[in-house]
Amino acid sequence: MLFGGITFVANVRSTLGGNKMPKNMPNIVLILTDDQGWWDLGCYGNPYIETPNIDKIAEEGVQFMRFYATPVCTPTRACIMTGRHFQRTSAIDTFMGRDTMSDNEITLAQILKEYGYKTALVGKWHLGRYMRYHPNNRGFDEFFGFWQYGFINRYFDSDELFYQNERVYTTGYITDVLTDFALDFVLKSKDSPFFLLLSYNAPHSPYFVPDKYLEHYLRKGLPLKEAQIYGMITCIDENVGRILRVLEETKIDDNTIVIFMSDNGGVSNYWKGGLKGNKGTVYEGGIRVPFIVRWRGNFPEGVKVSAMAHAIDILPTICDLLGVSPYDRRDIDGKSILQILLRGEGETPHEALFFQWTRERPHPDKNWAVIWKNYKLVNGELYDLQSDQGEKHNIAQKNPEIVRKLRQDFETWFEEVTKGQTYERVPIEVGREDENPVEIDVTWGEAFGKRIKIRYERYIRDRIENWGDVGDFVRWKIEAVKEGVYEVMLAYSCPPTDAGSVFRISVGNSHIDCKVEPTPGFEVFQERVLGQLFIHSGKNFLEIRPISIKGRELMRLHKIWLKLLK
Ligand SMILES: [Ca+2]
Repeated sequence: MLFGGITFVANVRSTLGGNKMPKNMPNIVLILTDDQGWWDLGCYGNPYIETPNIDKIAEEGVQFMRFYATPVCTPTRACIMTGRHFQRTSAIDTFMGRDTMSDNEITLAQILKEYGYKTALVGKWHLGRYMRYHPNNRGFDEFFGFWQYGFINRYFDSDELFYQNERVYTTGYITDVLTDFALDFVLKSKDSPFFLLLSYNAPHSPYFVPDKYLEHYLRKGLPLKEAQIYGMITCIDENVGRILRVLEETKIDDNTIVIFMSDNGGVSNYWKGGLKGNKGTVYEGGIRVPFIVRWRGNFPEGVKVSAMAHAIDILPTICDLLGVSPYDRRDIDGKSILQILLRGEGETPHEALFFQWTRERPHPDKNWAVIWKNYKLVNGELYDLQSDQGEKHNIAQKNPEIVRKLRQDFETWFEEVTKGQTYERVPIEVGREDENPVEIDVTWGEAFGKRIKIRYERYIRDRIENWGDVGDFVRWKIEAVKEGVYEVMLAYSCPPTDAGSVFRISVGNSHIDCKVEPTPGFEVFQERVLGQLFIHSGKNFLEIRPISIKGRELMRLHKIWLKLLK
């Protein structure tokens, strides 16, 4: 086992062999925001937003003007964590189980922990909702935030946050709460190298923001949505200021690399710096993100860099800085940009950069782009980014040779990064001691039938509906880590007019037949223990099939829990 919880630097040498002791071990604070556009910062030219603290990081550091990510949350986070194109990592979409990063991946946190760093993730994870993929099992000593889903619904006085695997109840606004924890971690870790990934969920929707920030921007005449988003970002900025002050007061700011970035393109539209497109697209507005790095005394100050770089470059750059190589264990797609950081200038290390993202699975003909030299081929349109970064003047017709070459390069790349990938969901582990009972996420199911539909609806109203045909069934892939008797509980709804149907829930040969009891209506989910199933260890299917349907629908199924009985 390469990652057997090695915490002493002295052990690293023998594990990794040779002269691989880190040459530098600065602290790393990576501040990652959610859905903040390239244009949503003062230092990127926005004349309306107020972000003095983040602007100060740019004044004291290196600001990348052409830094790229993927169009959405999960894939970019996989790029940051692995240094690899997300298409290789299984983390291809943002929900319904496709936001699970393969546990074969070696994360940046694992690498840093291996070299003696204390590691913490504060805020959003979004790379796997089950314990096997919990941040604590992916290289982070400490975790405080939310990990089961891509976002939370309560930004004030939340009941949706966890410390490690324990739910906690917090008071106050989410951005302040996350910063409080991050500062505690910095203070207690300041004497050893630490890696803090502070992953704010703001300014992602829902756009909840304390009144004072909202009112400030409404008074300035901004439309409501932008006033909310800008308010959320100014709140982040004040919290970034708190972090910078603590680094200074504890006298570790010269030994701490501060990185500020966002995970994908923006959703605000009031001022876009001339870029086209938003989050979700592969136009510049969907993939270009702010990226600012400060390391006082080591990296130049107040420098703007035009060389293109990508989220996959973060891991190899940090490894380069430490003087360690990630390449002997993994194919890393990213390239080190350390020389650009040290000199404040230089050419991009990439021959070309490729982009593709679609819901459910990668698709070579949808939402794709390649950037090569000054050209960008995007969805078949060709632009000269040097003279036309707004992607306004399609020059594809005049340059058929370039179009052909770039499309061919893209196809070669796409084939390579998706090779051997089935993009099937992983089985849900049941019977784990640290996750018992386990919730079987209904959106991870496969539905078979004509009308039956699995609906993802912000987790709080997820359901399987239109279950009106007796031949329609649903199944989930599970893997029992322990053989035994499991108690089965459902959360479902069924109005009295539809009640009385019968269904069978089974795993292998073990089954329970149940009559659907009424709930007040389709809108109200109620929990009910169904009985017990014997589950053999190993992979299997949990399946629900109707036996008879009395009304319009069997039921609306919201959640299932399997609990191993001791
Ligand atoms: Ca995002």
